[in-house]
Amino acid sequence: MLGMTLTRFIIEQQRQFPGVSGRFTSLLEGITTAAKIIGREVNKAGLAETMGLTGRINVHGEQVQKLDEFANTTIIHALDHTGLLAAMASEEMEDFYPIPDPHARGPYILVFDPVDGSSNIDVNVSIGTIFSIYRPPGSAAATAESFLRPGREQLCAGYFVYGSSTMLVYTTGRGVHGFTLDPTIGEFLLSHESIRIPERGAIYSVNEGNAAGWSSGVRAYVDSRKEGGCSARYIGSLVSDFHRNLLKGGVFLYPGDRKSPEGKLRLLYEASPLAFVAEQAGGAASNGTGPILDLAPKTLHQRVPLAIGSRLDVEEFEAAVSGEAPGGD
Ligand code: AHM
Ligand code: MG
Repeated sequence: MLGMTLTRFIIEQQRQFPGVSGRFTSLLEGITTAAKIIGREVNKAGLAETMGLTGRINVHGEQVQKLDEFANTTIIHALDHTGLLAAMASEEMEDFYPIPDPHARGPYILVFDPVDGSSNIDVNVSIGTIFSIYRPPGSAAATAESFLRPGREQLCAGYFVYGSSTMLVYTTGRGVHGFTLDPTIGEFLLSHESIRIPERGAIYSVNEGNAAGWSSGVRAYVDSRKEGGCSARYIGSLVSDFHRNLLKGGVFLYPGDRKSPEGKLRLLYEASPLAFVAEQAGGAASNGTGPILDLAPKTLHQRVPLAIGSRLDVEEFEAAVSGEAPGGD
């Protein structure tokens, strides 16, 4: 029923699928609260304090924006006391973060990209937050290995887009649902029930500035999009590009190139969560040779080439690059 609150939706899902743990509800609510706070800061980003650089360089060698740091801390504080998580890991932390108080620990782990599309913060372009929840096997305290699970083991994944409105899109493996924040009441309301991505899209999204370093397969595929009359759309915020293609149909690419054979995007907290959403909506996500969800990262911040979106588009991309080594001929 369109318009119902996120909380009611989750409760009704729990009733429908008795295996779904009520603890999930609290986790998702914690993440949602953090996203409302981040969204509020995003809306004020033009007003001094929240904009600009911290002066720190992160584990990827990138400049850390004030909002990256704020969002990272906000998510940790929203969830570190719930008794549900063993540990968290994010783009902004070199190592994983075990919940410090042993009495406040639980079985799940959370991975997230606090602000995806950070380079768009200062120019008032849509950005997002990506998250994913796992329950690693065993009951021992979390270790680095707890995070190195194949994407297929995700229990829940999704993202928030801070755009012309703030939206949450998520899946727990039973379809994909979208909620829009009604700022007048501070609640996420169901606005997009059971999202299905068109089998084939008429949009391709890729940073063509990298074309000189692409393999011949990637180049041939992008040429085929143009010859097929597709439109190019590239925001430069993965969440926003993915969200548009999810609703309209299309393919997003961040392939490897000569300089970066593994591309730019991170497997654990960027590619895998969106791959889970894509597959649940009837789409696909591939590293060029197979499904992203079959990959287990070897390190927390591992990068992966990514083609994600409409199923037939992703299959055609795989066919175009088949037999090539990642990153080139
Ligand atoms: P970020 O998580 O540090 O913001 O980096 C990831 C972003 C993605 O949102 C986006 O798809 C990509 O980087 C854009 O990269 P480029 O500027 O190379 O096109
Ligand atoms: Mg990111």
